Amino acid sequence: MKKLIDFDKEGFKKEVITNVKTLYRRPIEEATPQQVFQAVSYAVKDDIIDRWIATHKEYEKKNVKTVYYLSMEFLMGRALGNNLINLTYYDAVKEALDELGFDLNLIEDQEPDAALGNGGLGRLAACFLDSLATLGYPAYGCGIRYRYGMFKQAIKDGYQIELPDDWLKDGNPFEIKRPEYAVEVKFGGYVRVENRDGRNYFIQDGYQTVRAVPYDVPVVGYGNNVVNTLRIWDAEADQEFCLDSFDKGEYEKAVEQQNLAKTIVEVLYPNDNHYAGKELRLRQQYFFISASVQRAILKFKEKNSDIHNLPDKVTFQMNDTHPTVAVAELMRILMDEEGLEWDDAWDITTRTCAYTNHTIMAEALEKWPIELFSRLLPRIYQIVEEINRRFVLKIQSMYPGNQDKVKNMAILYDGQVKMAHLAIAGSYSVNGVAALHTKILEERELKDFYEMRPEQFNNKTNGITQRRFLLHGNPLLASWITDKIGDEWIVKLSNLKKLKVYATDEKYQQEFMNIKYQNKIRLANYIKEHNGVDVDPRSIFDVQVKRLHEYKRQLLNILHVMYQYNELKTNPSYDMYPTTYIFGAKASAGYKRAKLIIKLINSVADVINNDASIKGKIKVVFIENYRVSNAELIFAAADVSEQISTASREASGTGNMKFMLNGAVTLGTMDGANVEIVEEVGEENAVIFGLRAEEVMKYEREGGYNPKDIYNNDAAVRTVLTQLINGMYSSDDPDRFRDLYDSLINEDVYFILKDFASYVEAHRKIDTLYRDEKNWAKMVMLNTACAGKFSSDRTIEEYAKEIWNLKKVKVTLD
Ligand code: NBG
Repeated sequence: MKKLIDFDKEGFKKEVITNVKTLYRRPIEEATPQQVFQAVSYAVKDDIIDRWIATHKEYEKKNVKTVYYLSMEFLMGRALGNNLINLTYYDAVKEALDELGFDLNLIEDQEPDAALGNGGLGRLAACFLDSLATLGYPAYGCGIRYRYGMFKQAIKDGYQIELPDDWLKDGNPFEIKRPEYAVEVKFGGYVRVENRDGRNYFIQDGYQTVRAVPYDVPVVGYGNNVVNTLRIWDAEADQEFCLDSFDKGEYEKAVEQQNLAKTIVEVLYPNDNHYAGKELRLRQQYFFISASVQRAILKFKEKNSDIHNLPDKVTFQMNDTHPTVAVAELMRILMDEEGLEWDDAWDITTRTCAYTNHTIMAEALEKWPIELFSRLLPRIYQIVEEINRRFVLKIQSMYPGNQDKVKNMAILYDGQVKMAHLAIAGSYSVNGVAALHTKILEERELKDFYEMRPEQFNNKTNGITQRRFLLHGNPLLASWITDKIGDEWIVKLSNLKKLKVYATDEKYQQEFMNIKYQNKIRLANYIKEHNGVDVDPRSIFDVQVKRLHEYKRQLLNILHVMYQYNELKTNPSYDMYPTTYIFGAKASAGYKRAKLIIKLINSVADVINNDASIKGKIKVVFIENYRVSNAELIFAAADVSEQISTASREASGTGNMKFMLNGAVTLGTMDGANVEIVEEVGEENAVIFGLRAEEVMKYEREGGYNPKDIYNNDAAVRTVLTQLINGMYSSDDPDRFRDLYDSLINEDVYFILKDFASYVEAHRKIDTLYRDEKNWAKMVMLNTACAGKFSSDRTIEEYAKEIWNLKKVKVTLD
């Protein structure tokens, strides 16, 4: 790798030794791995700080436009390895630590994942931050410093157990507390009107207050001296207020205040694609939005005198509906604090806010009961009411007499505040996250909004950062690629297409497949260590890792495994290539059916892995506690990438891109970004099956299909379903999986039985393809070579040009 940033190895070693001494009063020889991790991280942070300061100096000097990426989730994973990669001296530090007697990989393993997110949505935000910094765009990530992140998953007797993720227990060496930037956030109370000089002012009184205190985490750009900021907010009780209450003997009020602050940031809600209508969740949303927007306005005012210029200097990008109160909070600040009139404030707000939609799943669309919303946020609710009143007038003037339009588009309806509608009304841009998803938004989900203002809508197909998911996660492949085409792919992934010429050359095919084999051994070792299961790296590694959700259809996958096992047992001529089915998935703690599917996977694994008669033809592995850090190992080792959601349901997917980049073949439906993956790599280099989105949506319009027809006509399906209720995988409780059986037979909302035969066929095809070694090698190499489009650098360039209007900044150190 071309070295872009200077590194002083001896100086670094000295600093690590000194850090161990000053932090722990120990000589380095006696330090624990955790202590070495801390010492190394502080040394790295020292180097980051100068660049961080220089970056912000440059931003201030140029008075640049900045994007504030507002998100309840940032699934950052580990920082140390990634920071070293982006500082371009990962290998040099590895060497330095070797000389001190430590293995960098083991030191990296000391770091807990920063798991401040659930799945794709949170990881996308993290990839975006990496790309923004690497491309030199001024940006802040704004989020919440959850005390407990995504729970740790343990598997006990095949069941998921949730354990608290105490990720801050050893401290976070990279963060910096910034009490000087604390702001106040108000909840509850009432609004009174005060007339001053003929103008009405709205004043919130009798409220509870929380102090929002930011922690800044550096986001290092690749080799360019740029360091952006992820600002995550902690909540503290307002000290002055507490003392005041205490003096008046209001001890309880003071303690209440403390508790309110503590609970707000206590825990991340572990729901993926599912909305939890909890009051605390709305508190979390307003808390971090109010703090982030207040701070952004204060910062703007340091350099700019006219608030009307806000849209030229700031965009608030709302990551899904969770941060949507930003629209009303900005209105509040502009009117109540900056003294603007409604029209002026609305004009500024709607040129400053932009909204990304990440799902069409009905259960994920946030709707708050008006009663709760108005009680918790009385002033914000007033503003939302007025936004709604004016918006409804606009609908009525465009579509006179059309009550359906009002019903479908109003922000307040049926006693609820519809956050997506607020986001759309208050934004200048609405985007989907893959071409198919955006099309479905325009033509179906948000049709009325699209018809009203088509120019507001646009697509930004998701992407992933190759720095983490190839350069860091798959060092063997990364250096092979660099060897072939140079290292510019690290910042320009489209260069990978130069690899195409190697895909038909036997020598290079062997090199490529050997790397895959090494990565499979690495994963096999991990599985042995963590699951105690032996898997054969020569078998096909067929992998499905993602959140457990019915629409993602892990159930289809495991039913197919059950089917194959039946074939092996009953059909002596059944010939299959040995396959290891690897699963990794967390289920939301309250999602019963999802948890039952985890139990089923583990139960099937138990039976099959222990049946010597099938000679190891099938192995099933459930990797415990799937998260960013082990994902990096998993993607690198996969042969087959299972992307089998019911067509139309997966907005984009990003795991699909990580597999492709690392040379795996997609076995998938025409859903989300799979469609674009197939477009890039060619249909012959992927295996596609199942209903298409239009077909699924047609069935849905017509009231579904009848799964019993399939049950009656397909003996293989019948056998597998019967095994769900005959105790084959639950001898101690034959009824354990009855709920899954019933859901399939009676409704099959996700078209699992409908797609089953086609899925079986697709697996047969994989089996045949894999046996043709040369062709398979060519296929996987073309997958890597054609993955260029799926860099988050490309996605961010599109956002920056088409939505944010940002300018790149160069940073030099003096
Ligand atoms: C998820 C979608 C994924 C998509 C990510 C990132 C939510 C609400 N949506 O398909 O399900 O890849 O967002 O855009 O979590």
